[in-house]
Amino acid sequence: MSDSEEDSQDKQLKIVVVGDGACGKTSLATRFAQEAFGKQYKQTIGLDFFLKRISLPGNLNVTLQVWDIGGQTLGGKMLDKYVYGAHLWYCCMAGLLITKASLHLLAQTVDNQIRPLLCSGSGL
Ligand SMILES: Nc1nc2c(ncn2[C@@H]2O[C@H](COP(=O)(O)OP(=O)(O)O)[C@@H](O)[C@H]2O)c(=O)[nH]1
Ligand SMILES: [Mg+2]
Repeated sequence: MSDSEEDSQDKQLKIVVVGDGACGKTSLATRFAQEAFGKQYKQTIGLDFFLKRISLPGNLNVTLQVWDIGGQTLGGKMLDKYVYGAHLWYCCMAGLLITKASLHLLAQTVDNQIRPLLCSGSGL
């Protein structure tokens, strides 16, 4: 493979979206990756996975992997595995409300893997 081919390969970045159940995580991920929004609620079992490819100036292509973590997973044993290697944590809250319990669990996991953390509230 030539240098120029290698240069144009996508960088992969992993973003994990966490937060309480029904706070808008899947809607956020769907809107971001597929530019779609559904009004009907369907619980995410375990995890959903989205990909979005963006092009940045300087011939830099980035594939964003959005890991949409089901709310019930927050206190579960799989959380550590799902969030492993994340470049960014996105903490979603329903109208800037997050329960104390989920914040505590989130803080415990973040402690082990220091990463940028972005928080926002949905318009519920
Ligand atoms: N009005 C309004 N409803 C929203 C918004 N975001 C999500 N919802 C609705 O809230 C419900 C739960 O959203 P969902 O993304 O599935 O939550 P999740 O469990 O955190 O993944 C769905 O019925 C969505 O249509 C928002 O910003 N405004
Ligand atoms: Mg969901």
